[in-house]
Amino acid sequence: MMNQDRGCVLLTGFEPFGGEAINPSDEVSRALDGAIIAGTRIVARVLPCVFRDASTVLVDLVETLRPRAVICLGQAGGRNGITVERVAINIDDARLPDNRGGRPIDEPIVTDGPVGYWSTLPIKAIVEDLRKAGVVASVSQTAGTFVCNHVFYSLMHHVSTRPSVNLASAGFVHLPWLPEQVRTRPGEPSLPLFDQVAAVRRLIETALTSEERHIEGGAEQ
Ligand code: PCA
Repeated sequence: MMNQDRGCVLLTGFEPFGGEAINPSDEVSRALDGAIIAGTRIVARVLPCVFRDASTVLVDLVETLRPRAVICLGQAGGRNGITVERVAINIDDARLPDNRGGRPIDEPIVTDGPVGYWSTLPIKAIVEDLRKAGVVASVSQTAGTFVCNHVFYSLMHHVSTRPSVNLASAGFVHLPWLPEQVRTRPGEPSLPLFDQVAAVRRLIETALTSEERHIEGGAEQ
């Protein structure tokens, strides 16, 4: 039998963190597990919200599944709409403890690694297409310095230092809070799960079909 996951899209979410009961990235990725988008099967997995563990799990998944593309999702509470990350930076600097109490401050993720890596997702095409569909979306210039950026940097470092990993595109997308998470935070932005799932489905399709190639942090159409 053919390896049925060959050429899949690996979609990851994170477990809840920071005292939350849920994480939109976990809910959205699980909702899309097994879906076929643009002829490609989605394999969804949840990552621990723990600095080193999260990247170890992700790199293992990339090696095992040999996906065609990797899209990591995370929660960015307080942000409005879907934010597509442009760049991962080589630093851990936690303002709150991860789920094992780890709290690295000013620590490089990879000693002597490059300062940053660009996303290789077609970030401008994704944002444009989401906006056309009426979704609030923007390019974000920072994935922060917590576990999401850590995972994003580790992914891009792995991809660029292992010639055997042949990914068409890889990157990170932050999702806003779900409505139930802002009940105790009046005035904060949120987006219902149904809309988040539809938006991520759409952005995966754009990632798989867009002609845009990401060059040096800009977009070449
Ligand atoms: N968001 C955090 C880590 C896990 C998540 O969903 C972040 O933005 O770093």
